[in-house]
Amino acid sequence: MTAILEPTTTLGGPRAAFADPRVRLTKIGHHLGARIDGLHLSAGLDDTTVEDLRRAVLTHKVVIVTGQHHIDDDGQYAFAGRLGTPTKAHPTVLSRGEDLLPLEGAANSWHTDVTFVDRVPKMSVLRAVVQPEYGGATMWASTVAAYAALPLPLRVLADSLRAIHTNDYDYAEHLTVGDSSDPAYREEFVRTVFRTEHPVVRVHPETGERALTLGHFVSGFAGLKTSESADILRLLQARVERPDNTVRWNWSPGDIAIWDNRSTQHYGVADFGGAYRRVNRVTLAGDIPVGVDGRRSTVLAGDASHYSVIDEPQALPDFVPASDRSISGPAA
Ligand SMILES: O=C(O)CCC(=O)C(=O)O
Ligand SMILES: [Fe+2]
Repeated sequence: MTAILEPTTTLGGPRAAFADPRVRLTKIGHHLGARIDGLHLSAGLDDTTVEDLRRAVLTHKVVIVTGQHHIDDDGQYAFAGRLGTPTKAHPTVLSRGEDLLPLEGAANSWHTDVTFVDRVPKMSVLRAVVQPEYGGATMWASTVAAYAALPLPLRVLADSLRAIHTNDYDYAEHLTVGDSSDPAYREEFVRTVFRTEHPVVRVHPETGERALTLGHFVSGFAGLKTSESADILRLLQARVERPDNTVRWNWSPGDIAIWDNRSTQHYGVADFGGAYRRVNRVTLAGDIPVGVDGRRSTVLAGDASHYSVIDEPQALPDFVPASDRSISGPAA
């Protein structure tokens, strides 16, 4: 049985998830995930509902808004613009359109979107366009809960590490289906090589939560040998991927997922045989990550200024974490 969230008590007093009583938010996982019914997404949403939606995304990390049959590509792009400033479709893949990124198949590996640039998108808005008869779910993991569950010695290690992320990562390591296994797509994907050094633990600029920042674009850690990097990445990434730390969504027509790309990783599950599957993505500009020591990410190669502006984060007043596994605090 699922429970519709009762109003929660916050510093600001009792507060339902949405001021609009027609909108219902139902939690679908302890550490992350909520479904939202009764909301009609459009560029014309009133400001209160947009702010309630932003709070829901930051709190639950991924929300699935059901019943959005009226939304097409233009509608998706226009609505997404209410939550932030859209980036270009991708830093390198622009042959499919400048605004939306259509993706065929499934990434089939754990990642955070576009972490190879300095200005990592803050949110992604994903619409299922063609779903296979079976399979093709998407999974998300809380990188906040993963960090908070680390025993202290590993937390201390993670706090001090910086990782190199690149779009020229090892595709062969990942069981991709569709785009990422297509040589032409890969060629376009790496036509400009980006390399960025990010703190492994970033302090979320709007909630203060600390989150592991890893995923399949990581090629290694600054100052470590390749073999040491591989071992430590395996160890920390395994913490993110633990099933109790994830949520899985089987798409229905009209579903739109919105996730906080600063506190999650995700995985498109390629379990649909040779069937066709397509999802369309809009990403929203983010800021430059900051580690627990206050150090920002630094660019090693590539200029992402044509791809995205640098977002000005807006702290969320009276933020209440979705689960008991959250460590927050400003950058030191
Ligand atoms: O295929 C999926 O479900 C996820 C696609 C993905 O990785 C993305 O939209 O960023
Ligand atoms: Fe992705």
